[in-house]
Amino acid sequence: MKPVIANRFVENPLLRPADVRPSRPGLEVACLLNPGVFEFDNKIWLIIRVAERPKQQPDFISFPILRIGGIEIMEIAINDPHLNATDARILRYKGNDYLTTLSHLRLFCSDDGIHFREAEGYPQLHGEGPLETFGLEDCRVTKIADLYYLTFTAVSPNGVGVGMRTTRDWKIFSDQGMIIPPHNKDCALFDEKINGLYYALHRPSSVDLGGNYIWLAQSPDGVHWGKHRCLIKTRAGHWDSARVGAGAAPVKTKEGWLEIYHGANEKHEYGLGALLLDLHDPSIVLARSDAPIMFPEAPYELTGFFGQVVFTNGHIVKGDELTVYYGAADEVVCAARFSIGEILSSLKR
Ligand code: MAN
Repeated sequence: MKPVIANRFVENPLLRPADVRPSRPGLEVACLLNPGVFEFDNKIWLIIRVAERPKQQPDFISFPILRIGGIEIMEIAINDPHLNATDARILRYKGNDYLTTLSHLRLFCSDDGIHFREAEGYPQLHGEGPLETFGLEDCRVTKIADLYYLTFTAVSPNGVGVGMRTTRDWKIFSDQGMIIPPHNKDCALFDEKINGLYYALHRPSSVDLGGNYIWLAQSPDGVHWGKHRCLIKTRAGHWDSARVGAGAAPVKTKEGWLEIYHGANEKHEYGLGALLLDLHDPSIVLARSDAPIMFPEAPYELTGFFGQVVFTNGHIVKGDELTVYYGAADEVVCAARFSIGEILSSLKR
């Protein structure tokens, strides 16, 4: 099988934390992550996860939490015996888990898909209510007819679930609430109905039986989901041995629905692979990548807020060309071009 070539943009990283203003005084932008991607108004748009925290002081770790009417800053001494902060992303304090940063979603647009600017006159999307107090992350965007469906990770002490908002104009949003409860993330809708039903990929996590596997669900209306089925599992000894999760909406090809997914191993190294699903019955997995189609190797992917990560949840398709936008090392936004035909011919049937 021929290897797949990921043509990283020479302009990478396209956006870094220093390019973006904090959402409020007292916070700084620590990371830009994992953009959703869509076309609107003849431009290419990214909906970027902006992760913020207060400027860190020596000997302390501090992070924001959303409260009604504003944010609360928690500050903990790093030598506090009740603190476990071995992971840059999450900390445990006195038996509770917190995120080290608070994320919201922000819109950027571009005429060429390379140079992005913050979209003026469009709202930022922040967490709202008790299921989003630790923020919104990793938004997928799927357009069906004239409606954009945003599916994102909604985080709070209640757990990690899938939230949905819908919009037609990116100015007025309808909050559809939590569509899949904890623990679940990485939810991407297919961009057309199949046999009259909406379909979505999602990723429940189980600590005991089961694992971090990609599932398929169907829905009569795009909001209420059922008939869940497990599609693919992690593979012992492979690059995707610890977790797998869907990227963006699958790409319709003659051979089937092509889905780019992320996989991680026990060392928390995140790479990308592909799946091929039957066009008429997407619960049938026709083929899958044996080796990753992309794995961290550029300096900006190897080191950063959380190194050894390439993570995608958005792309643009133009004929055979697939431009994947991705978060690198959980810190900067990048892009790479692939040939769809090349990915298809690399898959193991
Ligand atoms: C999880 C998510 C992603 C993140 C990766 C790598 O899968 O929180 O947002 O990019 O971990 O840290």
